[in-house]
Amino acid sequence: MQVKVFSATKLHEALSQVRQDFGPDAVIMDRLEGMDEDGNRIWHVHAALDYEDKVETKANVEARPSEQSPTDSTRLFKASMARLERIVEGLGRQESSTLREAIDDHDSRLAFDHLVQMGVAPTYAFDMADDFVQRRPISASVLRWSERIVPKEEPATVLLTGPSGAGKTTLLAKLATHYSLKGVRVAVLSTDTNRMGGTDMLKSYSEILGIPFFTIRTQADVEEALDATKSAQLLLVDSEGWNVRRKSGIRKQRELWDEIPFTHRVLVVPANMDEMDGMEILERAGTLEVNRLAFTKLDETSRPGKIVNWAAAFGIDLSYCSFGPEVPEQMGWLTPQALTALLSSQDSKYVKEAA
Ligand SMILES: Nc1nc2c(ncn2[C@@H]2O[C@H](COP(=O)(O)OP(=O)(O)OP(=O)(O)O)[C@@H](O)[C@H]2O)c(=O)[nH]1
Ligand SMILES: [Mg+2]
Repeated sequence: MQVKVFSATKLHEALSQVRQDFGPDAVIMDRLEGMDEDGNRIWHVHAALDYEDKVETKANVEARPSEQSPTDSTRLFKASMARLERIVEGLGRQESSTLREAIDDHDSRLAFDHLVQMGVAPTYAFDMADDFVQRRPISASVLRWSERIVPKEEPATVLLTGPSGAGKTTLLAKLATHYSLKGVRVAVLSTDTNRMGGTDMLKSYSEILGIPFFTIRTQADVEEALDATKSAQLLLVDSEGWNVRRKSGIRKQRELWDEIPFTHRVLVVPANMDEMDGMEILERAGTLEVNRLAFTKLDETSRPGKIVNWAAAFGIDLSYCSFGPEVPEQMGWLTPQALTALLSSQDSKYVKEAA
C-alpha cells in the first residue's frame, strides 16, 4: 500500500490532487487542518492506494489469458469493474461528506446539498455554494464564460456540430430566427446532405425568414456559397450528427469544414444524456477544434448540474443553451445568472427551506 499526504490551502484542491495523482482507486484515510510556516490555513489529506492488490489483479489477468475461456475473462472483467465502481462510489461519498463538513454556514451546507442533488460534482458544488446561497451569480472559477456573439458589430461564422439528435438543427433554426428578427443579415448553410430530409427543415425556415440557404456537398459548393453570402453578418452552418464510436463520419465532414473560416465551432451536447456518455462526446470532439459548448434539452433532465462537470472537465467556453423544442423561444446564452437560475429552478429541500 502506498500512502501519501496531499496539501493545499483549500480542502477541495487537496482532494483533486489525490484524484489526479492516485486516480479513482485512492482511499482517503484522513484530513487535517493546520497552519503553514506563514500562519496560513492549510489542509492535509492522507490518501492511500491499494497498490499490491491492483498489481495482483492485473497479474491474475495477464498470467492466465490462454487458459481462460471468454466466460472466465468476462467474469474477471466484471468483477474488476464492480470493484472499481465500489471504490469510485466510496471515494465520491467520502469526498462529498468531507467537503460538506468543511462548510461552516448552515445555509451554504444546504446549498451544497442542493447542488450535489442537481448533479454538480461535490468539488464544484463546494466552490459554488456561497454564491448560490446569496443568490449571487455563480462565480465558479472552473467555468469559462464567453462574450456573446454580436454579428452586427463583428460578423460571425458559426458551425454547430455534435452527436445525432442533439438538437443542432433546432438550435440553428432558433438562432437564425432570433438574429433575423433583430435585423442581422443571416445566411444558412447545411452540410447535412447525406440523409433524406436532412436539410428540409432549415430550407423551410430560411424561406419563411427570407434568408439565403445553401446545401454543401463538395468543396466547390463551399466556394460558391461563401461567395453568395459575402454580405451576411451571421453565417450559420448546420452539420450531420455523428456517432461517437464511428470515426469515418466525422473525418469526412471535417474536409468540408476546413474550407470555411469559422469564428465559432460550437459543440452541441444534449443535457439529457448520461454524464459518462457526455464525457465521451467531449473527448471525441477534441479533434474537431471546437471552441464553444452549447447545451440543449435542459428541460429533459432532472440533473442539469452535470453541465457544470462537463464544462469544467473540458475547459471550453460556454455559449447557447436550449430548454425546449419551440422555435425561436426556449433558447438563451449561458451566463452566471442563467446558470444560477437553471440550478435553482428545480424543486428541492434547499429551495423549500430557503423559501
Ligand atoms: N425537449 C427538447 N427537445 C428538443 C430540444 N432541442 C431539440 N429538441 C428536439 O429533439 C429532436 C432532434 O432535434 P434536431 O434539431 O433534429 O437534432 P439534430 O442534432 O439536428 O439531429 P441530427 O441532424 O439527426 O443529428 C427534435 O424532435 C427536436 O424538436 C430541446 O432543447 N428540448
Ligand atoms: Mg440536424
